[in-house]
Amino acid sequence: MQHFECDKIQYEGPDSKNALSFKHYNATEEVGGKAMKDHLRFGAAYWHVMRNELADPFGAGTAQMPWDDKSDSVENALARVDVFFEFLDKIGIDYYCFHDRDIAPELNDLSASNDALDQVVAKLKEKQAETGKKLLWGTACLFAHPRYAHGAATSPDARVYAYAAAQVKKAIEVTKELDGLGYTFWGGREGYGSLINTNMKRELDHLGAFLHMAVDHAKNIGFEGPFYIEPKPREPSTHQYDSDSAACLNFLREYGLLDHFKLNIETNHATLAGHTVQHDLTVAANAGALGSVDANTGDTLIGWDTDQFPTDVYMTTEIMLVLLGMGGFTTGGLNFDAKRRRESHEPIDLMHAHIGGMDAFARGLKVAHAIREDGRLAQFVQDRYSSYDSDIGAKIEAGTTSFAELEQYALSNGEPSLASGRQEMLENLVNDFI
Ligand code: XLS
Ligand code: NI
Ligand code: NI
Repeated sequence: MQHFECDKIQYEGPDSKNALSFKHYNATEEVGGKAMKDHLRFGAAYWHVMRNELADPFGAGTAQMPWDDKSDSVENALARVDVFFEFLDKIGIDYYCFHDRDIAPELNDLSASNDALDQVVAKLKEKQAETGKKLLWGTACLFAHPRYAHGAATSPDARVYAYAAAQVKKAIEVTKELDGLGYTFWGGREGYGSLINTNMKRELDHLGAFLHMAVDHAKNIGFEGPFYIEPKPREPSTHQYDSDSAACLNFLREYGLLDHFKLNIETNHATLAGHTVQHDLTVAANAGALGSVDANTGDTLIGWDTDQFPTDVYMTTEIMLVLLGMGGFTTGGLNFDAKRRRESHEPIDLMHAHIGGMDAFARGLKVAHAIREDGRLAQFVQDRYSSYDSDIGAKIEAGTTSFAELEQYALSNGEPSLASGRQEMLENLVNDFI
C-alpha cells in the first residue's frame, strides 16, 4: 500500500518543472571527488515526519495521517515503521533519528514501555537490514511527560532523576542494538523557569554526574558513540543550561566530559541564542567538537523554534563552508529537525519540504566547494593575519615574547597603518558564486 502519492523522487536537473523532483541534489554526483550523499549525509527526524500533528499553541493538529489510528498501541507504532521506511525510500534519505517515545508508546509503567520499545526496535532492525538505512542517532524524550516538568537529570527530585537515568540507559541500549552512529542529549527542561526556587550548582553537578554515568554505561555495553549535546538557550525552559556551543564546551570541560562528547548544532537554536548558525558551528569546530547538525531554520519575525525547512542558499553555503573546512562529517550528518507549516498538512507536503531542504543544501555544497576552489576568500583571510607569520607576530603566537618586548616594539615602530577588512568586497565575491 502507498502512503505517499509519488514515485521515488529523482534528480531531473535545474530545468525541470516537476515539483516532485530534485533540481540540484544528485545523490551520486561528485563534488570535489566525493558523492553529494556522502558530503551531506541527510537524516530524517521520526518525530517530525511520523509524529508531528502540526498543532500550535492556538489550535489542534492538522496533519493527515491516514495510516495512524491515534492509539497508543504497539500495533499502531509498528504500522508507522512501514510508512516511515516508504518515506525514506521515496525521498532517498539514508539516515534517520528518533526519540524513544516517537517510535514506541509510553505505557503504564517503565517495564511495559521498555517492552513496547523492544518490539518496535526489532522491526526497525529488520527494516534497516532490508533497506540499508541507518540510525544517525537515537535519544530519549525527557521533556514531554509531566514527571519531567522540573527537569530530568536536573530535577530537584532524585526519584525523577532515577527514572530519567533508566530511560536513557534503555535508549542507549536500543541505539546500540540498531547500530546507531551517535546518541544525542537535548535538555529541553534541563534548566529552570525561575532562579527563585533553583539551586543551579546542585542541578549542574547532577547533570555532570548523569552524563558520566551515561559514558560508563556506553563503555559497559560497547556503544562507541559519540554522544552529542544539542545546545539551545531556552524553550521550553526559561534558561536551558546547554544554551549555546560555548556554554556546552565550558560545561563539558568543567565536568571532564569533553573526550566523550561532541555537539549537535541546530540552526534555529543558534539564532535563538543570538548567534548565527556559522558562529555556533565555528565555535564547536574550533574545539574539535562539531559532531552533527540539526538542519532547519527559524523565522526572523518569530522568536521561537519554528523548525522550518532550510531554503536559504546563502545560509546553506555558510554551513557548508564550515563543514568542508573541517573536512566533513565523520559520524554526524544533516538531520532535518524541521516540520511543515500547519497549513501544509498533506502527506505529500513532507516530500516537498524535504526536497526543498535537500536541494538548498546541494546548492550550498556546490557553492561552498566553488568558493574554496577559487581560493580568494581563504587567501584574503590568511593574508589578513600575515603579520603573525613572522617577526614579532610569530613570537606572539609561539608565546615567546612579553609585554616589555612588545612595548619596545611599539615604541620603535610608530603608529601601525590601518588595513581594510574589505567586508563588502568579500560579500560581493560570495554572491558571485551564488
Ligand atoms: C528541540 C530539539 C529536539 C532535539 C532532539 O528543540 O531540537 O528536537 O533535536 O531531542
Ligand atoms: Ni534538534
Ligand atoms: Ni529544535
